[in-house]
Amino acid sequence: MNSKFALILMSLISLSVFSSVALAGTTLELTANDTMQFDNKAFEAPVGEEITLVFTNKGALPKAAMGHNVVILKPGSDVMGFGAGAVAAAATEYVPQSGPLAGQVLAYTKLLGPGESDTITFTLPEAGVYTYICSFPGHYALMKGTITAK
Ligand SMILES: [Cu+2]
Repeated sequence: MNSKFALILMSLISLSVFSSVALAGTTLELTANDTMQFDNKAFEAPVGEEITLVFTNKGALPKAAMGHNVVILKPGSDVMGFGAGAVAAAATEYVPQSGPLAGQVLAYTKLLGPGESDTITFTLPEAGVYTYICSFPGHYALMKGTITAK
């Protein structure tokens, strides 16, 4: 093997390693604001792979008045029922930790005040439509979207 060929081979190997690292995983970026809006309401993501969600509250109003989170519900969940029931879970940032509502939760972020950000990772175990909402009281009717897993 001549040295030039070896050099090309080495380059190809390092290139393929770099590419596979760069392509590993899916990152979803989502923001919320003071008018109770998510900036994206329809994501697509692969089934069975690690997904990173970077969520940022771009608002300026205090957390107690306009806090936001992202709660990702399993396919088939009662979204409106969850949003209404989550109000009672104030002690756990409006994410129920036990009972039938908790069983519908796939993943969730912290409740964020103005300028805060949270990053979570999760896996969508099966194909389907996963609805996400902000479970802060009164927000779920406006603040919801879907992740379609394929
Ligand atoms: Cu909200």
